[in-house]
Amino acid sequence: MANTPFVEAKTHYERFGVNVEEAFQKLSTIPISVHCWQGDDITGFEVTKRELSGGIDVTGNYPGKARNGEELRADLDKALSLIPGTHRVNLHAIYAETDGEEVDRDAIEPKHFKRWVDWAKEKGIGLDFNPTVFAHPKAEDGLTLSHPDPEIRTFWINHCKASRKIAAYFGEELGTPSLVNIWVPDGYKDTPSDRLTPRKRLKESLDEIFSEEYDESLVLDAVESKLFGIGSEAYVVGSHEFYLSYAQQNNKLCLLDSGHFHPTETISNKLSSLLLFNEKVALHVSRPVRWDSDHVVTFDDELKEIAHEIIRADAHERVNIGLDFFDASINRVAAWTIGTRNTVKALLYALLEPTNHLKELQEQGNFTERLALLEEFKTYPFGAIWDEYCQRQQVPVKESWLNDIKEYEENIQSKRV
Ligand code: RNT
Ligand code: ZN
Repeated sequence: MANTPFVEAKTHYERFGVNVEEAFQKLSTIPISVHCWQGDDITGFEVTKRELSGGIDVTGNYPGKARNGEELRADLDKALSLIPGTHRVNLHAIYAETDGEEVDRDAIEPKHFKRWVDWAKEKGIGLDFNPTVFAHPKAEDGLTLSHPDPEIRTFWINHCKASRKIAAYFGEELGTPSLVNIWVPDGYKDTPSDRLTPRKRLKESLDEIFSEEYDESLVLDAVESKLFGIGSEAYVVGSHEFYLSYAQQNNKLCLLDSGHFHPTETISNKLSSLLLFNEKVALHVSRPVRWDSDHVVTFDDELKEIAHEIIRADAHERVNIGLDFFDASINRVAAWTIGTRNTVKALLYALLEPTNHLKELQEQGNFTERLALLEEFKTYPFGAIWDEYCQRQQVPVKESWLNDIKEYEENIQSKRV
């Protein structure tokens, strides 16, 4: 009997001592935190609908976006059923469900997320959280935690405190720590005359937010930096150096978003440094196209390099991998499926690298063979291994998941008018 493509492919990797079964096993334990906001273009469920702000933007008007918790959870269910492995879901504060009651951001409570928790319990998944410090009248001038007005600062401080409390509730109920990531848009369009004062205020606001201590079995705090946004081209208060230093000094997680650096600057190259000095690191895996455009993650060189760096450092338990993209020009459930499948795929790709062998070549100064092998491995029969993994995880193989999406769009999404 002829070998299956998988058995045949496996032999190529085994020649270099790669254990494919071990790779499968390890991969199945790595959760990706899937961001809920791809499902509705960061609209959320607040009673008063507000326009997106904070220098981020979603473009496209593909029909059928989720309009409430039931629809968003159904869409996530669909996407997760097409992605191999068990993952997590990442919420934003604007996804509170208040049954028509107007609840401002500083007053949100765990009870407003009970439906999410019930759903997550049923699925056996963890939840992560983000305060929503944008798309709100109190963020209109692009300043929040660093605002000169103490009342505005206090409002956002209270919102962040409320968010950590909700995360603690997630941690408690779901038995897995909830990552709370603080990102604020604060910055200036044009050249500042004082860079220090806003940063000083942001630091003080963060200190106040974190003054309440939570056990790390419940809450993990992260801070996300940025280089620039629309309307904050000249100066962002929470820059990389700011948060890197803050995280270091205060034992918080530094969150690297792949779209938040100079166009040729990569987060893959930063991971090994951060891992040397921090127990944990958090990621927003995204795809910047010429700017921080948050395109759907594709199986590109940087995604593979990020995965390589996590796996080479044996750090899959120390890196919280989250996604952050939003595309409203294609089917949103497909967007989740494509981006998340690619991230899992990249991790598998990295797990199939004969890392020790390549490390040895480098140590020996054998750069010829290092380059030769890195290039040859690119055309190894990876697809057959990926297909086998999908099959074993009981999710569609190759592009067959598109049929599920087409059916879902026809029966469910297209009826949302
Ligand atoms: C913005 C940050 C932030 C947001 C989400 C919606 O530049 O990347 O993470 O994308 O919180
Ligand atoms: Zn981000």
